[in-house]
Formats: sequence, C-alpha cells, structure tokens
Amino acid sequence: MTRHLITSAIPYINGIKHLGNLVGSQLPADLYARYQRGRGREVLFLCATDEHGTPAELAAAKAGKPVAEYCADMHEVQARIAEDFRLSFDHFGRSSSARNHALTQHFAGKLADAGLIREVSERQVYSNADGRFLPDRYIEGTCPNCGYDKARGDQCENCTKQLDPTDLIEPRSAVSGSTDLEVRETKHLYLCQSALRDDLDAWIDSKGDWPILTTSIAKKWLHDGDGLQDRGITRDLDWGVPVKKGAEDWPGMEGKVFYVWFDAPNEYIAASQEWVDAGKGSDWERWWRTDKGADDVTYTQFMGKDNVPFHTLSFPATILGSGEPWKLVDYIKSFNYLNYEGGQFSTSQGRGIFMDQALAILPADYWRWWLLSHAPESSDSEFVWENFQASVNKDLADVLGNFVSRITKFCRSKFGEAVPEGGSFGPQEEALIAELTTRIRAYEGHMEAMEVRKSAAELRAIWVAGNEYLQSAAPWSTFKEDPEQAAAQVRLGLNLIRLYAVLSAPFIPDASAKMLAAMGTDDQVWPDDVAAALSALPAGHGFTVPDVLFAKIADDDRETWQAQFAGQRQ
Ligand code: B3M
Ligand code: ZN
Repeated sequence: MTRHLITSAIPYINGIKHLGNLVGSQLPADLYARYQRGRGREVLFLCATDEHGTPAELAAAKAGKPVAEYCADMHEVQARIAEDFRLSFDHFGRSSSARNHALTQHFAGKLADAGLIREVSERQVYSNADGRFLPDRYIEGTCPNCGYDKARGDQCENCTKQLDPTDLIEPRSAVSGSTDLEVRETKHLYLCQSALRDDLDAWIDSKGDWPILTTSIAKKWLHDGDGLQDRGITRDLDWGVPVKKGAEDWPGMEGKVFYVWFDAPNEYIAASQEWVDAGKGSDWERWWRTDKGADDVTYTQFMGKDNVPFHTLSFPATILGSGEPWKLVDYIKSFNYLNYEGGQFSTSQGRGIFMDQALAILPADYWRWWLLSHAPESSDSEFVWENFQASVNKDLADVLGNFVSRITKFCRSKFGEAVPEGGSFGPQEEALIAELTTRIRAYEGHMEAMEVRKSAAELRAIWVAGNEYLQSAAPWSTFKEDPEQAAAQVRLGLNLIRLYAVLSAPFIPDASAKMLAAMGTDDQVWPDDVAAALSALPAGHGFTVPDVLFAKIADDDRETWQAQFAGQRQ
C-alpha cells in the first residue's frame, strides 16, 4: 500500500501567522493527512519553523532578544498554536536544528562535487545609513517585471518573480528607508540551476496531473526571458547555516551563511530525522531515500503560490544536483491568497486575524470549517465576517449540530439512552443509503484529488441528506402509530452520527471526537460499505446526548469582532 509523505510549507519564525497563511499550507495539509490516516494509510506529516534569514534577525532585535533565544521561544509559541488548531504534525521541526545544518552543508558539498556551485565576486548593496550589507528582502523598490512599487529584493510579491536586489528600480533600505546605498564587492556561492534546466523541464513535464497554478508558475520561470538563472545561495549574515562543504570549511566563505531558501526546504528531510531523534519514529530513510524503500512513498507538498518557484525549481535542483537517490515530490498543491475584508492580510501591517486571536474568540473547528470550505483554490478568496457568521450558523449549527441534537434528544425522550431495537429499514432508508454511497464515493474522489472546496461541499451535502431524511421520516410522528418503525429510524439516525464523525474528522476533529464520545464508540473505520457502517452501533448500545456542538454566532458578537479586527494588531 502507498505511504503518504506530506509536508506543509514551513512558516517563518518572525511572528504568529495569520489565517491567510494557515489556509494556504498548514491547514489543507492537515486535512489531507487526517483523511489519509482515516483511510488507514501510513502517513508521515511534517512541518517546522523557518528560522533563518533577516526576518528572524530583525524580529529578534525588535523583541529585544538574542536571535537564538527568540527563535526557540517563538517556535514554542507556534507549536502550541498549531496544536490548538489541531494541526496533526507527526513532527514540528526547526530549520535551525543541528540536523538541518548538517544536511544543508552535505547538499552544498555534493553540489560542489558535481560542479554545480561556482564562486562569484558580487557587487552587493551596502547601506551607509544602516552600516551594513542589506540582505535581499530588506531592499525595496519597483519590480522591473510588473512595476509593483513595493517589490522586495528577493521576490516580487505581486507577480512572484524571483529577483536580485540590483534588479530593483529606485532601491531603498527597508530598514531605514534610506536611499544612501552603495554597491560593494563580496564573494558568494552560486548554484548552477541553469545546468539543470533540461532535467527540471523534463521532470515538470512528467507531472501532467499537477494543478495549473503550480505548473504555470514553474514553466514561466523555466522559459520566460533568459530562462532559469543561477542563484546566489550564500549571504553576509551572522544567523544561519554556516557555509561549509560537507563537514569541511569552505575557504573564502568564512563568516557567511547559506541563503534561507537554500536551507529551508532541506528541513522537510531534516524534520524526519528530528522526528526519529525525538523517539517518535525509527526510520526516516524509508520515507526519503529511493534506495531505502521510498519508491513506495507518495510525496505531497502544500504551499501558497509565492512559494511555488522554490519548490518546483530550487529545491528539486538541490535534490537532482546532489546525484543522490532522494525522493522528489510527486504532487504540489498550491493556493492563491485569502484576503481580509476588502484588502490583504498583512503580517507587517498587522491586518486581519492572526491564529492566536482567532482561537481566543472561537474554537478551532469553526475556523477550520470556514477556511477550508472557502479555500483560495481556483482564485483568491476573501474573509468577510458576515459570510463567516452565515456559514458557521448554517452549515455547522443548523445542519450538522441540529441533526445530532435532534436525534439524540428524541431517542432519549422516547427510548432512553441506548440504540433502540426493532423495526427494519424500508425504501426510504434504502434510498438514503444509496444517496450516501454515491456522495461518499464523490467525497473520497475530491479528497484524493485535494479539491478542498469540493470536498467541503460534498461533506455538507452528506450532512444535509441526513437532515432531509430525518425531516421526511419524522420519527416523532411515526412513533405515534408505529413505534417499531420509529425505532429503526432512530437507530439509523444514531448510526449516522458515528458515520458523520468519521467522515468529518479531517475538517472538524474536535466535533468529530465529541460525536464519537457521545456515541460511546471509538470505531472510526472508514465507511467502505455504507449499509454496514450504518449498523455499526447495534441495538442496546449506550450513548449520551452531547452538549451543543456548535453555538450560533449572534449579530452582536459578529459586530464586536468586526470592530475589534478593523484596525491593526498592536
Ligand atoms: N517560510 C515562506 C512562507 O512561510 C517560507 C516557506 C518555506 S517552505 C520550505 O510562506
Ligand atoms: Zn513584479
């Protein structure tokens, strides 16, 4: 059976992430991991914090902490919030780990041995006002490709083009705003990506099933203009992976570190080593080395569209260039952006809702459901409070929550707190089973294809089907003339709760756990056979009426939150 290696883009360490970050990588990756586990497949789901580069240094300076301490603290904060959002990573690693240092230096050594690294005397931007070399992302200016005036020296956020700072028109220091910049000579290492262009091109061509969003971005950077450019992979910074060739020093590179985008993807592999070191697993190589069994692995990556060039070109260039039998990604699921109330979510401007703030007002499931059912897949999508309120109130409270509460309370009042005996399924029940079978197969298809919105819509339709059945079977009326028949209807309804818990767990794990607990079962077997699944809880099986699964959001609350989040995060 295939094993699933799943990674989410690793969030930067420089602060708590907003909901736009969450829905673009970690949350859909979690959905997929939970679904695959639910189907009984072996899964390794990894994420980490991305701890190097200038953003980490600057955030630490702002927090008044040494950068290593800042990263350690912020890693804990992010890990706790991830847990509170029920992100089910098998390991949440750190790109600053000793494992990643060693691995990154190892790759650099292999690439150098393969003749894929060259030294370049480079002219680099030095800020006289700031008294330092300015790393790429701390130079801002106008994008030569699209004209966006807040493009950063490493990448234009607007058109996703990877840039070099000297490409920018009218550059300025993002640290001080100063335009008193000069260019100084310094030596750096370049990865000869251009030598791998044909290999990368052929590899991407072999991925006919990838989403268009992914392949179009990759193809654009392979073929537009001069094609794939060699990339500088070292920086003049203190914090990062020291430049070494394997375990050896690299003459002339003293005091330099690898560029954060050179080390960050390697952390996907290093995280699996950390997972073993932490005693959670025993063999990382069977997930990553094709000479050690990883040929059976299906590897899926989740990320926002701005991360696609690094995963379709840069990281594969490292892997292919090493000449070693590492597992390459099989499928890249990428996302557009989620906007917030008519503008962008923004970490730097504190605009939107951040993960900790979200959980302070409502439990994880509410957010998970809205975010996933509105995932920015085919285009950007937008968070609007009214829409969030309506979707929670309708889908979660009226459809799912109400179903669970009605059937359990009715059973308790007429038959007591055990699955009732008697009666048998007739045409109405057969029709429901047939509809559910069709819908569950469709749900599986969408989940396998990582069609997040379609999966959510199908799941909702599955909940609706149960409600409609209950509405038309009306056991409360049936009970008056035919209590046996009502018993059969209620038995089906109670079994539906368990079925819903199993199917819904990837989206709303806490509600799912509550439903299973109320049904007095931990039978989470996937409903391959729907009829069988609907008799899993036999007559006489005890249950309890759960507390309200989802509270409705009142207009007052919505208005309060709307006002609370209208400004900037302090
Ligand atoms: N930290 C960017 C981001 O969080 C970056 C991803 C790295 S994936 C190896 O969007
Ligand atoms: Zn641009």
